[in-house]
Amino acid sequence: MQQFDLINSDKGESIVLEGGELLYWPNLFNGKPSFKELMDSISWQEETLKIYGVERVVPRLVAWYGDEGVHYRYSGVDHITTPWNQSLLKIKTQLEQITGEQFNSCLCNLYRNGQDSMGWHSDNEKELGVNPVIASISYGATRNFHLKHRVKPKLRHKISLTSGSLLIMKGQTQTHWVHQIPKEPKILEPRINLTFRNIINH
Ligand SMILES: O=C(O)CCC(=O)C(=O)O
Repeated sequence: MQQFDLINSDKGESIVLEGGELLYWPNLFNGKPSFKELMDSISWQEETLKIYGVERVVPRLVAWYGDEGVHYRYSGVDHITTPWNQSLLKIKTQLEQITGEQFNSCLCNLYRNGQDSMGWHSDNEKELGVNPVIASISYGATRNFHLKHRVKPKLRHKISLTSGSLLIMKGQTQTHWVHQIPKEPKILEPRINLTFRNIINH
């Protein structure tokens, strides 16, 4: 299959940002696997990070899966991957067929409700290489995904990430844009996000 071919055939949308590029399919991974299967098969952890010298509990649960030996350092912490489980491996295989890209790790995020969040950041660690392709799949509650240009903060974009959706960030998106999942206190249901990456130099 041609790279990103489904963009034409399955209600995919290409979003061109100034110095960035997104692809979005609202319901590509619906029902397979179920939310419960993912919830039960992922080994969720509470994480503590030191931010400006202060220890803080991360406002979501996380897990890292990937190929043997892959590790990823961010916010001063070395994250060692757990070997792929069957559910994640199936998703990874499907994702690689759709995108024509290879991924060797996945950050899993569990937002237990709308009080959980992820602050502004970009996935620009050197281990991801230049212009990384980041593939993000969502299950469960719909949450807003905000993007903001680094030097022109009035340039913003918002996507409602629905259950079963696939968002791909590519090109120079991580160089010029930051993104976040803001708190939405009215949301009571959980959401799982799987962010597939290819880590080099491991
Ligand atoms: O939960 C999401 O959709 C965002 C995840 C994210 O930004 C990340 O893993 O870097």
